[in-house]
Amino acid sequence: MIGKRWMATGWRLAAAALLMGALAACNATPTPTPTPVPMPAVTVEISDSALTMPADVPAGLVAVTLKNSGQAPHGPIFARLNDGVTQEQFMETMQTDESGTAALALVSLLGGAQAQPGASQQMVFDFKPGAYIAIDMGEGAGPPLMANFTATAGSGPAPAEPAATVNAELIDFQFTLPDQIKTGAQTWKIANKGGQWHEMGIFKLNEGVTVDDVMAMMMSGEESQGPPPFETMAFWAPMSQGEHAWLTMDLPPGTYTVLCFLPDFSSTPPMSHLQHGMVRTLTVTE
Ligand SMILES: [Cu+2]
Repeated sequence: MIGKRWMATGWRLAAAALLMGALAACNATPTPTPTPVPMPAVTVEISDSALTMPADVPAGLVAVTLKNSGQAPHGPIFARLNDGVTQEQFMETMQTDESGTAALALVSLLGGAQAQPGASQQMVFDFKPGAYIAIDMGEGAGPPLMANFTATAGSGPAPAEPAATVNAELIDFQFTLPDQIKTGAQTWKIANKGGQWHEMGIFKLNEGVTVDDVMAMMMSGEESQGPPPFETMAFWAPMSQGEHAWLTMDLPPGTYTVLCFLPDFSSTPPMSHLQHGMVRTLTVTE
């Protein structure tokens, strides 16, 4: 009897000890529930006559919404001034140097997407601390629309990178992209892993038009008649080497061609990246 009782008591003690141990373990190391750090958000408002945005933005990952209230498409390019370069110096250089190469030497380009009239566009930039300029060259002959801003590092925890469903790498001279993606909102991570600047035009081909047709048309250098056999669905502005950003877009199903038209200044006369073969076919499925 004694033996049995002892065993019973022992079992209960053991169970209690296990339970206490489990509770203690729970108290000592509560299951970590990481609170997601909200990403700072900035709105860039653009019309046909003005570009407005906050003068101060946090450094690091920032969600940027471009809102176009104008009648024309707008796509400001975001640029970080090199250390020691002032906004005045950059503007003066831009006005005095027709080719634009002297102004380009003063900045790193982060790219930027276009927003259609009345539409918005969602992007995420990873701003290094520094002085920036957002500049929209516009379609017409008017002066460029621009805003200056400064990115300042904070002390708080950093938000997580956006979850990208499409990885687009820009290299010299090609796009690393999936062959096929699905329609619906997709977040693209765009990274320039090359040694030169690159841009990314995304064009949806009209029914019956092939990528070869478009290439032949672009390479001919002739002024084409009538509307183009494709529709510009997105355009990521020039991005310097080492930069990255995210762009969310919803492409309808179809066959697309992805192109970079930028000049390669290391060749004389400068060849376009397109001539170097910087072209890719992308299929968007249902
Ligand atoms: Cu390129």
